[in-house]
Amino acid sequence: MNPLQELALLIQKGENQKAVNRADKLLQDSYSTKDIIGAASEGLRVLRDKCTVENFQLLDVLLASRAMAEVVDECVASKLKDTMDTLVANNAGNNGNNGGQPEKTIVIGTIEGDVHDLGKHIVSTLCRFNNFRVVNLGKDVPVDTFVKAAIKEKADFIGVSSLITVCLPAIKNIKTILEEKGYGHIKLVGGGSAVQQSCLETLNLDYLAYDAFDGLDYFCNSS
Ligand code: B12
Repeated sequence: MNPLQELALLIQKGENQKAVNRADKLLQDSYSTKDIIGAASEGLRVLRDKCTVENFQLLDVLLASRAMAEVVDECVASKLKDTMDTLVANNAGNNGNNGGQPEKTIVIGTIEGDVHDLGKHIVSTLCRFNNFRVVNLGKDVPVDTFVKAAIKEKADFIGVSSLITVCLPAIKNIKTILEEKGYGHIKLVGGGSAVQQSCLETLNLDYLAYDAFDGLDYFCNSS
């Protein structure tokens, strides 16, 4: 078993402290944040059969979720922060630019009816440490709340997450309402395993992200 598979197994078993220590060590051994997030996601992927409507082993899934969240908050975020601090320091010294002030705003949340928020939390963390201002609306967020928050916060993007198939239909209303109100320029980006099973046109999205890094690339490169 390679070191990333070992990390995935620790997360799957909900061994939070061991998972954090292992992830720290891997980052020191020059594994990337992408490797760590990939391994953590793999750890949860295998819990699929413990999280069905018929067979719901809540404790196992929650312990694994906690281990993943701690790895993201304690290891990945701190690594990303170090990288960003270095960049900001270099930029400030080199050309006296804005010292790393966020340039674009993302309003992000999980769609109404869905309480899965680990993936969205990863996206928020990645974006925050890549110089975006992130307004996190949380989970189970109604369409109107997305729209109002995006307008109030002068957002450039809305990120919407969904892992539950029956919650998908609401997503397409976000862009429709934005357009009706004259805010069609705000880009709508979807992610999460249910969204990935649908398509851009059905959900009325500007972009459908394959994973958090794909979403980040879009946020960074979209004008
Ligand atoms: C953990 C988990 C839970 C936890 C969630 C804890 C939490 N705080 O999030 C708990 C225990 C609460 C839970 C509850 C339920 N769950 Co559940 N859960 C899972 C599980 C095992 C892992 C999901 C996860 O977090 N994966 C890891 C993250 C990192 O992956 P991710 O969300 O896909 O995110 C990545 C990308 O998709 C992307 N991304 C995600 N969002 C976004 C957004 C943007 C903008 C971008 C750019 C990218 C992006 O970034 C991430 C990193 O790359 C999945 C099974 C699976 N393998 O997916 C089932 C699963 C999602 N659950 C499922 C079900 C059925 C339920 C319940 C209905 C069970 C029940 N009997 O009540 C309830 C739902 C209650 C509700 N109303 O929401 C089903 C959904 C089936 C479906 N397609 O509709 C799944 C697929 C399991 C299965 N049997 O198939 N669950």
